[in-house]
Amino acid sequence: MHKDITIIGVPLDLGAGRRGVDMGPSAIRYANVKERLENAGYHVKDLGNLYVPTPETYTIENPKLKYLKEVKKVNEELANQVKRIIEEGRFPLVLGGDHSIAIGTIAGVSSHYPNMGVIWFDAHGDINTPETSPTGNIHGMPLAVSLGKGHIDLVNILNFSPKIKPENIVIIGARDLDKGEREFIKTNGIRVYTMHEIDRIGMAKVMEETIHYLKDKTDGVHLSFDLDCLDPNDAPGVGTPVTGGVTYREGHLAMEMIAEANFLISAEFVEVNPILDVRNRTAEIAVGLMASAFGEKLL
Ligand code: 5AB
Ligand code: MN
Ligand code: MN
Ligand code: MN
Repeated sequence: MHKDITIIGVPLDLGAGRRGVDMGPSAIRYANVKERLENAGYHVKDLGNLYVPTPETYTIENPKLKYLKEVKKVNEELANQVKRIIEEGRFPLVLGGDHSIAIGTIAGVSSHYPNMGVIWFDAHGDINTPETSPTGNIHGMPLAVSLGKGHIDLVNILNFSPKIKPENIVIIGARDLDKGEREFIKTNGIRVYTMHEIDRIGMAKVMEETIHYLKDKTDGVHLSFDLDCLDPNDAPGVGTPVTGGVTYREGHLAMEMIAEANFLISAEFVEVNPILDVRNRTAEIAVGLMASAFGEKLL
């Protein structure tokens, strides 16, 4: 793994249905992300936040693709920044913000790693198109967009598409999939470990299989971690809480196994919502998970 990490915050909540995840980057910094990663042996540079417009100053033009123009603009900027960070030989660590920012992160990473893999920890599939989305919120669409399905303005960021291949994706922790998402997943043969598989075979086996599935066929793996994959009892401060999730310990085990696999090329931690949190617990958990994913050891 790279020893030089560049942090970039994206205080975006225009892709989500409710306010609050725009404060995620601040909460994660307040939980000492930089110090924690430095203690794990990394050189860390924090670029600060991208400029993001405030929802109250904009109106929704298209209810099927809310704040499309603004979300596109932020993701274009993010894609260019991520691209540049990788060009500098550094590891991009993106702090969200709502999960629509994965559109930009993945675009930037894919411009260097056309055969990239993605591990997507999430209660949701985030694989809606404007046609299947029940909400019009773009944070429910980033995987579909990265696969080349969705509005042209999002799909064509950095002027190429698709960014990822369906067989290079693993979704872990899903328990709230829309009808259109289930069909998309089946039609495209995307590997999903729902909570059922996690209960049944355990997180260790899920991660062993995931690593085995991605390791040799990809040229590196992007970790996209939506904090709502965790159980709301452990991580209450998320944009879209769903009962019955991954436990704190299972989350850590998954990150530790990812560190051992030594194949990460980029990462993002998204959907921390301080408004719904209890004394910054969810941001602190996010930082602990990052440290584990970067190889922090208990002993
Ligand atoms: B998140 C829902 N499927 O499309 C939709 O938090 C929820 O990034 C999406 O995973 C949740 O609006 C998006 C109902
Ligand atoms: Mn998500
Ligand atoms: Mn989610
Ligand atoms: Mn959410």
